[in-house]
Amino acid sequence: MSVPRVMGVVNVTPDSFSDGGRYLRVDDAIERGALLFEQGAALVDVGGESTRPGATRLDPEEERRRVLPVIAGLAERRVPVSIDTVNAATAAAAIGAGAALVNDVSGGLADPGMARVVADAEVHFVAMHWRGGASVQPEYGDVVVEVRDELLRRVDDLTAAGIAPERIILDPGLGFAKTGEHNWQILGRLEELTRPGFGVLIGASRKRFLGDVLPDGSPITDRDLPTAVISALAAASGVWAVRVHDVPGTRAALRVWDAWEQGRSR
Ligand code: PMM
Repeated sequence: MSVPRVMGVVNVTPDSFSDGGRYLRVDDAIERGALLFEQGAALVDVGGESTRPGATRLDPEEERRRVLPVIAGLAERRVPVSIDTVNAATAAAAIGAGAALVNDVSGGLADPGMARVVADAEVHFVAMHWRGGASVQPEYGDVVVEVRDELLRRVDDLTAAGIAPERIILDPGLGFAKTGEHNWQILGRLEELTRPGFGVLIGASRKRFLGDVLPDGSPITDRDLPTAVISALAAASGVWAVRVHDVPGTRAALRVWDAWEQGRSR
């Protein structure tokens, strides 16, 4: 099994729950992205719209105003970029500015034009699972089976729209209308998601459910160590990438996992 890629996060938003407001200035966001790349991120994920519960939808023009200069600045520095958006026009403009991957938390459902844009540009596409939008807490029987089956149905639609299957990466959408219990079940049974053969991306970084393993009132940065542990355990389940805020922590954890694996095969 190979070491997963690390996707570093740069949110150019005033209100993302863990780094909102920190990288609103274009230069700060570019510096942050360049640092994450130096620290070992294979991709820097740039987002302009917060997806936290209760966040109001952003005007796509404002979204593009936030992200495009950052993407262009990172592309100029040869930093591989992904665009975190559910809007087809933003995805198209981001690809034009140099983005190599589209990361869509709606899995292509929010904008009927998304699949076409991605298919035409021949870029990679992360299809994340998010049932019902932020305000609904759906009922699940077996969350792992249902998330997997719903993602595989997205694959059918996306490939029918012309996206090559090898460019599709699936993401169970930890914390997106899912309880802590749902998230832990998904993580504990990740092999069921990697088994169909698509790349899998995991975004656990700094999410609220990590508070389950920390003392009450712990600051958000205390979630970086649990995040790194999850990165190593996800590596053992064969994921394609992990999306994190703290790149050095996850890189260290992945090096430990890699050395451990080498030890097994000698
Ligand atoms: N989580 C967030 C935003 N974008 N994209 C993918 N593919 N997977 C995720 O889990 C995910 C995402 C929310 O976290 P943030 O506000 O810290 O970026």
